[in-house]
Amino acid sequence: SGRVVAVTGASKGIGLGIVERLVAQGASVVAGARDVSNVERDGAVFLPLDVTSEESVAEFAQAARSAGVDSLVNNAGVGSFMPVQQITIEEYRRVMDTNVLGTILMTKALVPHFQYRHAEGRVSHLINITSDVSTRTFAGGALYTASKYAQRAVTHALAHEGHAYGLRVTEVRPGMVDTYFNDSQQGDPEKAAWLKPADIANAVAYALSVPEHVRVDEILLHPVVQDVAY
Ligand code: NJP
Repeated sequence: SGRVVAVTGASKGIGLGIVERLVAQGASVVAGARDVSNVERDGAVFLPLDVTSEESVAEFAQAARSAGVDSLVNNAGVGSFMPVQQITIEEYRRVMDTNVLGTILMTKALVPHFQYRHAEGRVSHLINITSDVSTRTFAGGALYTASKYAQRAVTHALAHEGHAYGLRVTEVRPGMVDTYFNDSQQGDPEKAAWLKPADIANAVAYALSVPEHVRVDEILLHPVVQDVAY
């Protein structure tokens, strides 16, 4: 495809899986993470990006615009699990700044470009990787799920705002995925039956692939071994 997609949090885990899937189908990818020193893929350019910094976001967005970006995948995110009495202000800020403010800053930086594209008769796409816990919580999940409920709210507000300029907005909600999430190791035998980054990448590729008059609002996916019901 001739698509040009910007992906945040793209150096490993789900983000890198999305990059690999998109370049395999012929897209160009502008990929960002704080540390991109050890990652390279044909069809993708990896650039330093800290989604919590407006300055860093502005530089990344400029590169994405120059490449002719038509879609943004807000994937950068961090996990953090503890009972409420252990939440520090520093940890609150780290999680909320990355997962919520990061989504807002990155989107904000590309909305004028998406509006311009609409005026030119072209469709743009926003995909936010939230979580299966963007609508449910559990003991130890206050901070992380607060950030994901909030990121979902931002996603829904953007679906309304984007209506004026034809923006297609999709929330992709993974359950347990085998990545480096929350300081874990990808490939850990305990996570053998969990979702793989490629499974989430398939969902993203699907949302991007539908005909222009279709909007995929939400994709929720779990590994069979995860015991949840909605
Ligand atoms: O995590 P991981 P996942 N600015 O740790 C980058 C959600 N999710 O792939 O910046 C820019 O393997 C980081 O690179 P670096 C989750 O909430 C996951 O699992 O160099 N980038 C790396 O590339 C998140 O939204 C599970 O540290 C930043 C990437 O983000 C998304 O999936 C379940 C950054 C993280 O890779 C991807 O997480 C679920 C910043 N400030 C939702 N901070 C799951 N894994 O089970 C970090 O429900 N990154």
